[in-house]
Amino acid sequence: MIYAEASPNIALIKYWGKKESTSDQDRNIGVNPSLSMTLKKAKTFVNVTPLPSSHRHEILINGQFAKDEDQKKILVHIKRIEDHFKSTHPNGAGFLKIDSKNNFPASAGIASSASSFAALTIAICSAIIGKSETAKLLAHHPETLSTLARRGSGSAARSVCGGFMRWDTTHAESLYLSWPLLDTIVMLSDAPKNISSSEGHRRALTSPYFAERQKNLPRRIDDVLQALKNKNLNLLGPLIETEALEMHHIAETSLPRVNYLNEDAKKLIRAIQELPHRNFYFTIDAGPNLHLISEEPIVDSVKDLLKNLNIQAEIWEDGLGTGPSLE
Ligand code: 2P0
Repeated sequence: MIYAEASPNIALIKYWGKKESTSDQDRNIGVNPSLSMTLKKAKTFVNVTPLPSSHRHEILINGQFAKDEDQKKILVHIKRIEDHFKSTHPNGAGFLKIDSKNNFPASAGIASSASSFAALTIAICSAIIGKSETAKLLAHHPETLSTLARRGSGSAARSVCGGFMRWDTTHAESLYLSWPLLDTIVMLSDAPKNISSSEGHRRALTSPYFAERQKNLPRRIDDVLQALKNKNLNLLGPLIETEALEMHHIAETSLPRVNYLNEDAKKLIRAIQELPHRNFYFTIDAGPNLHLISEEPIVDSVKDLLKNLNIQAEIWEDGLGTGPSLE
């Protein structure tokens, strides 16, 4: 029996647009580097049990048999991890019962594919090479797990460690910075997104502003790194807000256009930007929900703000996490 858990991450510099790939090895590589913080309370839990050879793989997601599309992605992922280790572990994983559960709402606007593929990668590796070898990889060579997780879903590359991560080309690496930032997530909608992230990535390259974004990014990445190193929220905040708005501008000017923000999100963004005193700053993923980054708890002032704007929303309080675990 193998148990692995991993948390989603929220990108401060976004992965939006992939390099063209020619094989499974170079799948899901961002056009630009991205930076993220791994969360703490939101988690995917994966239990893996070996099945007798007369069985097939059995895959459950949140207590239900996985939909065909999800099942296919996970079967491909098992195969790619088996292929990676086949010279040393030719027997592969055998047949597995995989039971994956999230403790956070699907509507939270946090990429469940990141925590799912990070936790799955760790659990499947354990089924192939053993728990102690996988624990050694996690502790000393997370880049191997990051590379494999990335091939399942790009953002999962950044969920194999805790803290802040930088993902450039094949795998993500820890920035070895500790700054216990909080992420207060304002869930404005529980409607599933109408355009998947993968499709959004494909369309991003058609935006007339995509090339300009790439020119802006090196300077912005340096500035975000500097703000993280100096633990300077007033420097970090405007940078991550510009970054999130730029990603959404790219989505909205893609062909065909992709709209992830709704009216409540736009109203809330405007109200936050007009606050006379800022002790939190927003970032937004591929959905309408806002992640409010702060050093101190802000939930009471966020509730007041939502009430004044007459916006209904659920709030999920999270913060910087320490990364996956394996038992
Ligand atoms: C990110 N997002 O950096 C960006 C910002 C959403 C907005 O990575 O196709 O689910 O599986 O590699 O990782 C969401 O895209 O896409 C994402 P695939 P993924 O977090």
